[in-house]
Amino acid sequence: MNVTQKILSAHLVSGELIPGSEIAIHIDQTLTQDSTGTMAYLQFEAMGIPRVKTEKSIAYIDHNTLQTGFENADDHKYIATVTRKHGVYLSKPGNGICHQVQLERIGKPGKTLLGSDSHTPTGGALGMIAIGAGGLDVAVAMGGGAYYLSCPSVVNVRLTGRLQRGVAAKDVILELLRRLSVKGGVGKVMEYTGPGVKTLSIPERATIANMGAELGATTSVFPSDEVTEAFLKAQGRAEDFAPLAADEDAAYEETVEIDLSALVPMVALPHMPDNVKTVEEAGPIRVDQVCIGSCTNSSYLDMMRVAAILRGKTVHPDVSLVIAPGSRQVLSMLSANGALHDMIEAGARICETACGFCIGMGQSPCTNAVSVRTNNRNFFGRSGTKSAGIYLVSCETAAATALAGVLTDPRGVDADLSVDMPATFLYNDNLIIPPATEEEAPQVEVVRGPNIKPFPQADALEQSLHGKLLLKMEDNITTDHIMPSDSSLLPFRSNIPKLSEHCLAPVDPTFPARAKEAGGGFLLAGANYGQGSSREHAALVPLYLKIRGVLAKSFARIHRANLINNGILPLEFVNESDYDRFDPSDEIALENIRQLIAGGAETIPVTNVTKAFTIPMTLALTPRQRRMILAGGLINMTRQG
Ligand code: MIC
Ligand code: SF4
Repeated sequence: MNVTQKILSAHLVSGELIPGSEIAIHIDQTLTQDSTGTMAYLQFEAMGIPRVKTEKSIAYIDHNTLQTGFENADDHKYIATVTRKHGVYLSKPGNGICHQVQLERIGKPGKTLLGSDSHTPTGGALGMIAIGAGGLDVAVAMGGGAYYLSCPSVVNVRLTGRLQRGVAAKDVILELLRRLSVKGGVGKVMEYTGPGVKTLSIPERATIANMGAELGATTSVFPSDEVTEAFLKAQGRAEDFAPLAADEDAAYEETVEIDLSALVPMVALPHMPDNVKTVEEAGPIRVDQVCIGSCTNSSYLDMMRVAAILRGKTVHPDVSLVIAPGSRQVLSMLSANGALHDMIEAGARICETACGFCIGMGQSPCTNAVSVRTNNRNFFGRSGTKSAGIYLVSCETAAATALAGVLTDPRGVDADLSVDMPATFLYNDNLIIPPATEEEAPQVEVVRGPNIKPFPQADALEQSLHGKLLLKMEDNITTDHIMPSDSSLLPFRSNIPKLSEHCLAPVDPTFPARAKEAGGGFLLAGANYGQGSSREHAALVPLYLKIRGVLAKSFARIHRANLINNGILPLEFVNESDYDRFDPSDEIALENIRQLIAGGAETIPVTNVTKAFTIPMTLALTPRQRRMILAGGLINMTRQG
């Protein structure tokens, strides 16, 4: 067996490990963060389960930390009290970005982790099966329910050689994105093997596993070896280590070979993470801003290399350099060893250990800016400045660029880039608050501020569905298009009516008003619809706007599951060319849809009433998903028992 099969089979609750078939797995650990967590805990409360049943569940506060009004703080208070009551640990704001802290303090080889954040696969660096999902799926897992997914096929990413000086783990995953695209990993686990694995530290493996999300992969996983053991020991967690490797004769559905020695610094150009070139090919583009941090690149190792490049130098006069270390542990170590001093003296603006710029919570660049960043997504508008272009690079490239003022290949920098992994990290868990005991829990009062509004719930599916096609969209529409998130909108993650005013506005600002006026309808999209974030809001808000179904060439994994969980139909074209036969405002009819789904039909006739034709569309639902759609979503189905 390969590592993926070993972990999945040890957690299998139902189904067989046949790629494409539905399996259910037991979940050992869960994580939430604050921008998806409020909704996940409201849903957990709606399920009426008094205490979580996982080995460890933890709630992080790391996304909405600007607190420009009472809204974020209200959400924090709610999360702090609801978690205390129901048996969930709380990582306070300031403790760091969920994936970085999970890696340092919580993750364990061989375990399963489900997180309400698409970059949960970062945990794959420790040899876990760590999967991102919608908040509702995470709420179910907290309650002890299994997690249902389509059994992935496993890709063997065989690494040989060793990274050259100035070439980073980020360049490995950018190279994979260049080769495979943002759709290349859909339905797959990227499993890393080969002699090159041992040359990569845990933070480097984490960078690669983290950005496997941009391939659309279900998750990414590394073996658990002596490097894993040394890392856990240095975190004071030697007892959490368990070795895990693929069998000699393990089989894989596909193999991709990467020679680490042959890689060079890479950059993803605006506005897609797979729009990759070498830094040399991209050329010396003039830069306005450089941002270093995020769950992809904010480890101790990353930050020490940045400090080494900046030491004794000054940031270019036309560049604003922002650095956000990924966790309190990292920041604390940088401050203790003087590296923080080097950054500050070079002119860096040090930000809180949080998601910050990565999700547009501050640091929006100027009009038409070129912003070079170390995070994982450069989707249109995500920085908060629509006219800006975001370029994704490694920490080394970012630091070299900040000094030069133009995009710069870091292999030429005059600095010692060799960083030893510490024998002991400065760990301290005093910002991780344990929940109340079972005896104390009934006395804990859950505090709900005025920003916390009830979430919408679907009705049981009607006999037939009719409505207008409200919007026609291209390929690769992201969740940042469907439900944008920046500093003005993130405070409203627990306020669906307010968010609905901005749904799909980056595609068409008139959409929310038109959807309301029409009393709902349908959406039309190209391939890979809903890629990106796990935010359930990208389904809850369309549900609130009475969207009945999405007609698309294909869907991204998490978003498709979120639509079904909320009773919205994900329909796929049998013949992709049929997409061209639909225009905005066409009347759509799905006659006898309830009966068809109940009867197990996988092909649904979809009628374009305006143009008077009917085409077949695929509705590939498992029996469980069919029940869910008929009931009007997962919560209704759970209530029906
Ligand atoms: C993101 O990187 O897009 C986010 C913000 O972390 C999201 C979660 C969210 O939308 O709250 C994700 O990746 O799932
Ligand atoms: Fe936070 Fe950005 Fe990572 Fe999402 S991708 S968890 S916003 S740092």
